[in-house]
Amino acid sequence: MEAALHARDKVGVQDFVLLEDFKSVTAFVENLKKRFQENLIYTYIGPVLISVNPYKSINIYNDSVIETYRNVNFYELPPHIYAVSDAAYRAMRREFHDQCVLISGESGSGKTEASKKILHYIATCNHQESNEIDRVKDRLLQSNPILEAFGNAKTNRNDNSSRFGKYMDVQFDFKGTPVGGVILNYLLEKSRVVKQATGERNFHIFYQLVEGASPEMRNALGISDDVTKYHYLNQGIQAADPSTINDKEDFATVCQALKTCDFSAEDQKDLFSVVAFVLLHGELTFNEDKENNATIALESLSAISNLVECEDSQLASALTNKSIMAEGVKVTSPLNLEQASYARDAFAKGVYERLFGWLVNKINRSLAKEKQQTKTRVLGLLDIYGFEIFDTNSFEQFCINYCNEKLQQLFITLTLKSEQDEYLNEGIEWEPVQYFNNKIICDLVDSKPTGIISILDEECLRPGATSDETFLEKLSSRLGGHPHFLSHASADVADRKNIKRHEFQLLHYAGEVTYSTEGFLDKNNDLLYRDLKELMLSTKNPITKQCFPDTELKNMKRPDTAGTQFKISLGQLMDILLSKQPSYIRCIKPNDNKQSNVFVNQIVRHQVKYLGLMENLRVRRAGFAYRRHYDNFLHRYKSLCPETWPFYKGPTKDGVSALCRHLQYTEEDYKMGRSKIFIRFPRVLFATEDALQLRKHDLATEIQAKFRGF
Ligand code: AOV
Ligand code: MG
Repeated sequence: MEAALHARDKVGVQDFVLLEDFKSVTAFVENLKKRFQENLIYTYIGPVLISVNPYKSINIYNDSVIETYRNVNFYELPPHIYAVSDAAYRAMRREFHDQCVLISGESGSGKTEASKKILHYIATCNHQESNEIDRVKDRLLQSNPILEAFGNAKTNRNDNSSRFGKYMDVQFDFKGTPVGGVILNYLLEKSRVVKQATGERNFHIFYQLVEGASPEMRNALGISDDVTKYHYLNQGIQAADPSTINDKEDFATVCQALKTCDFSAEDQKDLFSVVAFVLLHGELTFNEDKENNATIALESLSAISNLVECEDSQLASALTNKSIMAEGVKVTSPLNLEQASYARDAFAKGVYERLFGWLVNKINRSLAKEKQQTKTRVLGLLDIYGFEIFDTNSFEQFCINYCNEKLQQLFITLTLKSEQDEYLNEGIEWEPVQYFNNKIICDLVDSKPTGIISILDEECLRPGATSDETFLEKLSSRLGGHPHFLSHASADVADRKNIKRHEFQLLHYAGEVTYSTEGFLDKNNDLLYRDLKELMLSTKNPITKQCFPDTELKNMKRPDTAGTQFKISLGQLMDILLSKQPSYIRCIKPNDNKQSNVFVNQIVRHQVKYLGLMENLRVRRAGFAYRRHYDNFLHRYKSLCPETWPFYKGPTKDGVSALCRHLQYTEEDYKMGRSKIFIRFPRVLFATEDALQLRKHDLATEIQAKFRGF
C-alpha cells in the first residue's frame, strides 16, 4: 500500500479529478510536471486529454501499445491518445453517432503529431482483411506527408508548423472498417510563398524539390540544386538545419506518398512543374522603360513559360500590364516597376494557393470510397494552426488567432456551458462555476456590421482613397471603448508606447497580440489581375488550366474578401463540429525553445489558465462522469433486475430507480434528473457493465441449456 502511494506521489495523478487540491493552479502544474519528468505526457480531466509535448521520441506508439488499448474501457489503462481514439471509435459504432476529435493548443504544442497518432490508430481499426481496405488505409495515412510538404513550414515557433487548417473525416462502413475520407482545408498562409521572416522558411516542398530532385528532373524543370540561390527561399534562412530537417529524404517520402494516393508519373511531372513555375517567379526582375513602365529584365522567359506551357509573350505582357473590363470593354494599361513586382508576387501566391486546393481535391478523389455504401459513419479530426504571437503579426496571424478563438468558443459551449446548462435543465442541484467566455472576442472580430472583419470589408469595398491607415482610424473610432481592443489612438498615454501608430492590439483569450495593419487591405482584397488569370486559362499544364476556370473570368460579381471567406468557412466548420459528438485533446508546450526534458512552470501555467483547464476541472469535479436518458439506461441494463426483466411496463424513471436500488447504488453514486440518470463515478458504471457481461453470459448458457433440453 505504502509503495503504491509512494509511486503515485512520484508520478502524480492520472486524472485531475483525483487531485486533492483541485482549485490550485500550482498543484495542477505540479502534477503535470511530475508526470512529464517520468515521460508520462498524458493526463485526463475526465474525458478530456491533456498532452504535454515531450520534444523527444517516447516509445509509446507501437503496435503492441495499440493492441493494449483496443476495446478496453477508457479509465482502466494509463491515459493515452489511443484511449481517446478508441473511445471515440467505439462510441461511433455503438451509438451510430458521428464523432469528432478537436485538438487545440498553441503553435508547437503537438496538435499535428496528435492528429497523426489518432489517424494511425483508427486506420488500423479494421474488422476484415482485404486489399481494398489496405489501399484505403495507406491513402489515409499517406495524405499526411503530401499535405505537410505543401502546407507546413519552419517558423520561429515550430520547425514543422501547419500553415493551413485541416479537417479530415474518416468514413467507416457499418462494420466499423475505414472505407474512405474527405479533407477540408482552411486558409493557407500564402504570403509565405514570397516572403519569410528571419529564421523562417518557405513551404517545405520548395526545398525538398530543389534538394531531392534527380539531376534529370532538375534539368527538365530548369532548377538548380542550391536552395540558397533562390530569392523565394533564402530570405529567412540560408540553409536547413540538418539535425531537424532532411529535405532530400522527405522528398523521396513525398514522391512515394503521391504514388500511393494515385498521382500518376504525369500528374507528378505537372505538379512539380507548377512548383518550379512559382519558384522561378522569385527570380524575375523588372527594368523601367522611358515612360516609367515595367519591362521584364530577363532575356528570355521560356524557362518559366515552358513549365506550364504558355506563350512567352503572353506571360511577359500579363506580368507588365493590367486590364479591366469597363462596361464590357477591356481596357489595358501598363504597370510601373512597383506595380509589376507586386503583381508578380500576387501571381506566385495565387498560383500556389490554387495548386494547394487542387492537391486537396486530388487527394480527396483518391480517398473517395469505391463502392457507394448506403450508410457510413464518420470520425472527424480537426488540426488547425495554433495560436501564435510573432515579433510582427499581420493579417495571417489575425486570421489564425481568430480561428483559435472560435475553437475555444466551441470548447466552452460544448463542455463548460452545456454541462452547466444540462444540470439546470435536469433540475439537479449545482453550484455554477465562473469561467471566462471568449464570445466577446469572437464578436469583436466577426459580428456584423460592427466587427473588425466587417470594418475591414467596408474599407476594401468603399470607393475612394482607402488605405490601411483609414482602416485603423475606423477601428479606433468604432472599437476604441471595447475592453479587448486597443490602438495608439484609443489607448491611455501609459499604454501608447507599446502600440505603434500603425498597430492595434487585441486581448485574446490566450494573451495580448499586437497586429500591424500594414497590408491588411491588400491581403483582404486578394485581387489578381485579369491578365494573369487569362494567361493561366490558356496554359497546357492541366493543373494550372483547372485552377483558373473561365467561369471565374465571366463572373462579374466581386468575390467575397479573404476575411469574409474565412469567416464563412469557419462558421461552416463550427456547424460540422456541432453536429458530432466531440472528444478533446488539449496540447501544452513545456518550453519555448523546442527542448526535451525542460518544463518551465510559468509557460505551462499560462497555458493551463487560458485553456480554461481549471474551470474544466472544477465543473468536472462538481459533476458526474456519466449520464444517460432513462430509456437508454433501462434498455441496456434491465436484465440485471428482476423487477425490470424481462418486461417492464411502468414509467422508465421508476424502472431505473428500481434498477439502481437493486444494484445497491448509494446516494453519493447517482442522481435522478428530469429525463436522465447521472452517475458520479466511473467505477460504478464499470461495475454495472461487468455485471451485464456476466449476466449476458449466464443468459446465453441458460438458453443453450433450454435448447439442449428439447
Ligand atoms: P502543432 O501542430 O501544435 O504546432 P506539432 O504537432 O507540429 O505542433 O509539434 C511540434 C514538434 O514537437 C513536432 O515536430 C515534434 O518534434 C514534437 N512533438 C510533438 N508531439 C510529440 C510527441 N507526442 N512525441 C514526440 N515529439 C512530439 V502549429 O502546426 O505550429 O500550431 O501551427
Ligand atoms: Mg500543426
